[in-house]
Amino acid sequence: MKFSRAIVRKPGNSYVNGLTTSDLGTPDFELALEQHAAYVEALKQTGLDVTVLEADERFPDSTFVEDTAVLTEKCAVITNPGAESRNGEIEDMKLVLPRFYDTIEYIQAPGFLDGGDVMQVDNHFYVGLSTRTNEEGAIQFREILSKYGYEVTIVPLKEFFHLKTGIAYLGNDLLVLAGEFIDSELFSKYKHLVVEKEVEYSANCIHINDYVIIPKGFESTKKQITDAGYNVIELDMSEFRKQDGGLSCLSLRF
Ligand code: CIR
Repeated sequence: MKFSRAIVRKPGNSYVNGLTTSDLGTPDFELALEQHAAYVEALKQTGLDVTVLEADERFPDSTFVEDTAVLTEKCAVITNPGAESRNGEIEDMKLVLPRFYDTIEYIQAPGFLDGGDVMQVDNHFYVGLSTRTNEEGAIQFREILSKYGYEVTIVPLKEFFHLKTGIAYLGNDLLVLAGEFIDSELFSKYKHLVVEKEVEYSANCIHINDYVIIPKGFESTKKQITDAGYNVIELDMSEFRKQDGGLSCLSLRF
């Protein structure tokens, strides 16, 4: 799949008060801003035209823009984020996405869905059931996307926070997988690039055009992806990891 654009949102001062389950400490806001700027540069390096939205202090987690929408070649789906403190983030997306899409669909209560629970593999979408995405949300998503000719498979999660916390698609039928997904029947038809438990944070990587962006400091993953023939860009993600964020969470790519 060829990507041409991305949408990101700068973290605000309130970022340090966002949701997290990690025990890595409070993020350094200035460093988060620097890491975010490097992320934007990396997206540009892959060939994307990047729309940078200004920080929204009302929503500490709003830099994790991926959770607010799923952007496909045929339509945009505005989600209904499962965390109460984040749900209002979609209001601004309702204003932004019509700049890029004529066809916009919505997940509606009692359905909840976070974009981090959705992975696209060519014409097939996988949607995880997590603490943020419920069955009703996943079924609505399947109904919407089937209208556009896409296939949707629902994946109950056991341990991962979001689906894409532990899995990424690199194109050419190749998946990066960690933990509970390694032996899952659902993904057995694809080629596997397995990342071990100690480095599973690097399973959340992003394939854009000729590049794969991975978090910095994961040498075994870097080697595997380089050996598979990809150009690798590494980014320091320390201040986003502290708030349970990975590389995919910071952008909508389309
Ligand atoms: C949250 O708990 O919602 C944020 N602190 C992290 C969201 C990460 N997003 C993602 O995995 N797609």
